[in-house]
Amino acid sequence: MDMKLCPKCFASVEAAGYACSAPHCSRAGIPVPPAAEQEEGAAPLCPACQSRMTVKVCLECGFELDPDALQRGLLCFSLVGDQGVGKSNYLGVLIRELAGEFCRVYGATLYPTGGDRTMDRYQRIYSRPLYDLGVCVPPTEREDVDPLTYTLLFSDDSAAGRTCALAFYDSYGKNFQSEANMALYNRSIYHSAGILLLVDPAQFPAIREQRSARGLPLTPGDPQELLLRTIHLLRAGLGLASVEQKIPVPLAVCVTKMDTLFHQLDPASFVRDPSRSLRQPALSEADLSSCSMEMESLLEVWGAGELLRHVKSQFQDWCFFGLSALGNSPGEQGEIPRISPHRVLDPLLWLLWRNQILKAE
Ligand SMILES: Nc1nc2c(ncn2[C@@H]2O[C@H](COP(=O)(O)OP(=O)(O)OP(=O)(O)O)[C@@H](O)[C@H]2O)c(=O)[nH]1
Ligand SMILES: [Mg+2]
Ligand SMILES: [Zn+2]
Ligand SMILES: [Zn+2]
Repeated sequence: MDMKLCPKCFASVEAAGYACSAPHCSRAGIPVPPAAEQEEGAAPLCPACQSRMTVKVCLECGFELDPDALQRGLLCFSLVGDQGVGKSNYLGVLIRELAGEFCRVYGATLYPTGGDRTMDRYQRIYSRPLYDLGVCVPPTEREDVDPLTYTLLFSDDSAAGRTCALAFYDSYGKNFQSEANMALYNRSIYHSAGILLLVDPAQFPAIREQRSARGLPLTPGDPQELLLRTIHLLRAGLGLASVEQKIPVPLAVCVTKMDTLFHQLDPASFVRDPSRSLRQPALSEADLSSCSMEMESLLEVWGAGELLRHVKSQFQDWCFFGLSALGNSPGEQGEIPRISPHRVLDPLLWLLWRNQILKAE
């Protein structure tokens, strides 16, 4: 994506503003344009309290800009999926696994950027419920959700990967009910270096039937309709007029909550095994493609063959994943005493590989 765009509102930040960060200042956080006579690199004084404003922000939306990330160019990863498919719980667990398991195996570190905001938000929205209170992340209620931004650092001589700046976009599931709302609140979609389309198995006809026969709750929304809306947005945003031109953004189709279906899978299932891309600091292409093929045949069985064909005909680069963020179903009050993530890193590792950040075996 373009290097000099705000990760929140995607306005150009060629001329970034400044904001005062002095506690209790009446103008704290309000963007101030750089003064015309200002020396290159010198931070201006706050008009209210006269302290030096060192925090760079977007003039349009006030989002704190990380100089390193701007320079490097951000890789944006958008989570797309109807209400209740598991986006927020997935993201909460994904970041934890990325900082922990991934960094351990690949010799990297995950550094939150954007000042305290990423760290505070991750802590408050995701980590506190999941890892302190032992409950699920609650439904997202804000229409515009700020991205979480990080730098994934590898040492200069690392053979495992290349340092990159990442932004993750969770969202309010209801936005996805109309293309107009998606265009307004989910602009990250066509600035993405990769899209994670999250689908709940209970959205597929065959699983819906099984679940409704047993009186279990269903997840609303039709993943195929959402895929088509996403395709329209991407085509419009990227200026791809001809439908023969495939969309160049890699698409990871992720079937969530696979823990609910483990008992139905073949004993020889690859999807049920732990990921082979965390055994060594390189992706296992063979493992990812075995899982993708297994998921493709499951989608056919579950009555989602059409979705599969749309993906293949519209995208240059796609892969199917089956994962579980929590590893088991939460209780009635959302309590989840033990989180056992399963294959949550696979889609991100694949997307990083497609973006030349990681290597395959
Ligand atoms: N069994 C199982 N249930 C899950 C898993 N992840 C999420 N859930 C359930 O799905 C519900 C919805 O998950 P969320 O992460 O809030 O879904 P969302 O896509 O963020 O929904 P919105 O924020 O409303 O758009 C959770 O409250 C859990 O009950 C999982 O890995 N396994
Ligand atoms: Mg959510
Ligand atoms: Zn902005
Ligand atoms: Zn001030």
